[in-house]
Amino acid sequence: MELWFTENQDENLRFSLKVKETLVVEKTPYQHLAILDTYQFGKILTLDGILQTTEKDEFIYHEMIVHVPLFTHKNPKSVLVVGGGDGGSVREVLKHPSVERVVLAEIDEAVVRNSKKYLPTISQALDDPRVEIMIGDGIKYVNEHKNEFDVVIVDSTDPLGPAVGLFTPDFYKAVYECLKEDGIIVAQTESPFIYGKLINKLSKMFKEIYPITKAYIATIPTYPGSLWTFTMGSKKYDPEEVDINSIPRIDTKYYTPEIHKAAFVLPKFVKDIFDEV
Ligand code: SPD
Repeated sequence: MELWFTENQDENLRFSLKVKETLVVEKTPYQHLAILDTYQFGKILTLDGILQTTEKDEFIYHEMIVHVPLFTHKNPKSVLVVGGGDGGSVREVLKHPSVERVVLAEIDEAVVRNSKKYLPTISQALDDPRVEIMIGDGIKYVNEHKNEFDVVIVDSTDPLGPAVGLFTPDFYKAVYECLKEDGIIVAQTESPFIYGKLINKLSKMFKEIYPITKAYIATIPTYPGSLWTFTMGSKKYDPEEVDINSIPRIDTKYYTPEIHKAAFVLPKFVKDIFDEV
């Protein structure tokens, strides 16, 4: 019998992967978690039926959510990752030698536990001594820590269920306070094909709070619409002013200094979504 995982990307669009093996299914206090081995994309993590990460294309998302802000900041030492319990973002953060401390604020311990067990290529850095895993509410954590981080990475699920509060002005204002005077925030801000209105709302929120707000894109085959946006708010450094010749080469498969620059060139309809007042 054939087994398929299907994500209902919206009411008129579905994405399916043929499943080789079901590795774990768990109802956690926050969500329904599954890790499946698929023929096309290797092992995948799904939460509430929504695909979060796959072994085959995770590098695109994790490299882009991390290296663009970390190479924009001149000397990132302390980094907070909100969400991201699979560990992919933490793995990329630790490729930066300046980083001394990474806090992973993940609400659901089951994501960390199962990622460590079934997705070692993604979660491999979670036991690094520079990493502090805080299982709990990332919003509360941000509100309780002021002027502490150089970079905050919001590696959230979609704006549904436990992640809703990560897409609000109150949260982004609290992140501003949590950042040091030259700090940077980056959030994953979804697909312009599915979440155009939300992206526009977030862009307005960021612009009200951060002196420099920039959007950038990457192509992620397994996310709805494939074209994915990230929104950066920065207190001091402009990601487009970075001298790409001074970016050191690190071990990546998608991110390069040239991609850093190119990612800020938005297709017109995406730019319109970000710019519309
Ligand atoms: N539509 C799913 C978007 C998920 C973005 N976050 C993924 C977390 C991977 N670390």
